[in-house]
Amino acid sequence: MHLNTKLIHAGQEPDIQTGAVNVAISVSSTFKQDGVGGFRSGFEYARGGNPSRNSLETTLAAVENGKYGRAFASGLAASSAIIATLNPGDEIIATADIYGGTYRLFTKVYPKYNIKVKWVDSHSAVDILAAITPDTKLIWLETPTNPLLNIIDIAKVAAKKPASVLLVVDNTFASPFFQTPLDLGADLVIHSTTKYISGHSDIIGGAVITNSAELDEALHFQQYANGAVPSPFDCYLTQRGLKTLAVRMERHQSNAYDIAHFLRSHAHVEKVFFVGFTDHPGHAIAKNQMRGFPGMVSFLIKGGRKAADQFFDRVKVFTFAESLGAVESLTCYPYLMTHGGIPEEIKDRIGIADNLIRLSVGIEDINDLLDDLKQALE
Ligand code: P1T
Repeated sequence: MHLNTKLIHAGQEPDIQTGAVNVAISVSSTFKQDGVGGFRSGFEYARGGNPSRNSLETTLAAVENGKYGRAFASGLAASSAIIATLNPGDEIIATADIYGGTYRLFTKVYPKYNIKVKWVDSHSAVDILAAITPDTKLIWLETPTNPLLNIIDIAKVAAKKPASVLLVVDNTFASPFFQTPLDLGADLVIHSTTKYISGHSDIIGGAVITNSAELDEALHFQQYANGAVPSPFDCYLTQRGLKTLAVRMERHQSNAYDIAHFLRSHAHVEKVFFVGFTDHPGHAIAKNQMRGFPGMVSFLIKGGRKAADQFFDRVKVFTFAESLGAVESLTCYPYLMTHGGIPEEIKDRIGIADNLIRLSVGIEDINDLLDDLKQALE
C-alpha cells in the first residue's frame, strides 16, 4: 500500500465480530488467562500491550516503512526509552540545535547514570561522524532541527558510521509524509506524536519505530518495565489524527511556503528560516531526503525582545503557545519557552537569539494567516 492508504488502513481492519470500521477503544487494564500463562490473544496486563495500542503501533510502523512500532506516553518518554537501553559509560552524539526538552533529558537526567552526551555544533555529516569515540553508542539527529530548521544528511551519516553506533532520527518536524529515515539507513525513528502525527493539540504522545527485532524487544521491555505508555483513548485520538496526515501536511506546506516568502520581504523582519527556500543552506540535501517541507517557519524580528513581545501580544489567529504541528497556527518564543532549558551561552552560540520567533503554520485560510501576521508586524 502507498502511504496515504496505510495512514487509513494499516492495522485498522474492520472488527471481525461487529464490522466496525474504527478500532475500538479497549479500556481493559487486564485480560483473562486460561490458567497460568494461558493468554487468549497475546494480551496479559495492559502496560505490556492492549488492542488499541497494538493497532496504533502497527499503523505507526507501516507509515514509517518500519517493521516494529512502540507507542509511549510522550515524545520524551519515547526518547528516554531509547537512552535507557544504554549502559553506564556509553556516549551519545547530538547536535546542539535540538528540542530543549531533549537537551534537558540528556544533560539533567542521564549524566547521573554516567551516560554522557557529546555536542556537535555543526550540521555537517562529516563533523558529526568525526565526533565518534570508542564509547559512542548512539548518534541522535533532529532534521529539520527545532527551532532553526537546519538539515542533516541522514543517508551520509548512516552509510559512514560504524555498525556498533546506532543512528536515531527524531522525525517529529518532517513527519512520515515528508521523510522516512529508516529508508535512508537510520536504525531508530522517534516521534513526538503530540505534533503532526496526531495533529490536533489534544494528546501528548511519543513513538519509536525500527526494523530491528532486537531493538524492538528492548523497547517493549522499556514499555513494560518503566511503564510510560499511552492510554487507550490517546491511542485512539492519535490514530484518528493520523488518518488525515497527508491532507494536513499538504496544506501546512503550502501555507508555510506563502508565509515564509511574505516574511522574507517584510521590512520588520531580519531573517527567515524555512527549508523550502532554494537558498536555505540545507535545501539540496532536504530535496534529496524529503518529499516536501512542513509548516515550520522561524524568523528574527527587528527590534529585539521588545518587538517580539509586541508581536505575540498582537497576533489574533496565531495562538501564542508551546507545541507545533497541529491544525491551528501557533507561535512561540524559543529563547525562553521551548529552549528555555538550554544555557544562554549555548543558545547565543548556535543562533537561538532573543529576537527569534517560531511559527507552526496551521491549515487555516492562508489569507487570514497573512492578514494576521501583517497587522501584528505593523
Ligand atoms: O512534548 P513531547 O511529546 O514529550 O515531545 C518532545 C519532543 C521531542 N522531539 C521534538 C523535535 C520536539 O519538538 C518535542 C516537543 N516539542 C515541543 C513541545 C515544542 O514546542 O517544540
